[in-house]
Amino acid sequence: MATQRTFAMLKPGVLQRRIVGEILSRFEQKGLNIVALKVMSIPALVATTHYAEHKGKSFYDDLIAYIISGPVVAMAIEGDDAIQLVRRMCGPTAVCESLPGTIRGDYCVHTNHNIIHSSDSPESAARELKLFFHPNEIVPWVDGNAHWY
Ligand code: 3AN
Repeated sequence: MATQRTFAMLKPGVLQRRIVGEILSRFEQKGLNIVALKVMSIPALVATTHYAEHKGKSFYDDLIAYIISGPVVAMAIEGDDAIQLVRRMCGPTAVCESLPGTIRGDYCVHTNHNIIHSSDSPESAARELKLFFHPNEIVPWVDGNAHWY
């Protein structure tokens, strides 16, 4: 088990639905540390860089249009095995496969609006954290209760 840092982002619509707090609470209650957090509008260049691997796919244009359509909540989350843990808490990409109890399973019905992004590998996490945050925006902190989780 290794301490990792991952990138997650609540997509457009989550602020408007006023469920940011509920979702952040899940990460807190799990025992993960939120070490960066900001509301932002994603510049088009950041959006196309972030989703470069999907360029040419049928859903790409809609994906870019959606992700820049309103403010998002970007965050860095730290903890043991954080990358895989957060992915599992989000649930699979296809919403119909996301079980109740996962964020996608509980809060959305359409895969193209699947509410949250999280990094899928250490390489993606490093790339995405660098794309969305200046190093000084990430503030690690020590949880004196961490051994209980
Ligand atoms: P994930 O966000 O789970 O890592 P990716 O990277 O494969 O999934 O896809 C990025 C985003 O593109 C998804 N979160 C979703 O919004 C959208 N997407 C992926 N596959 C589809 C699809 N088949 N139809 C519509 N939208 C999709």
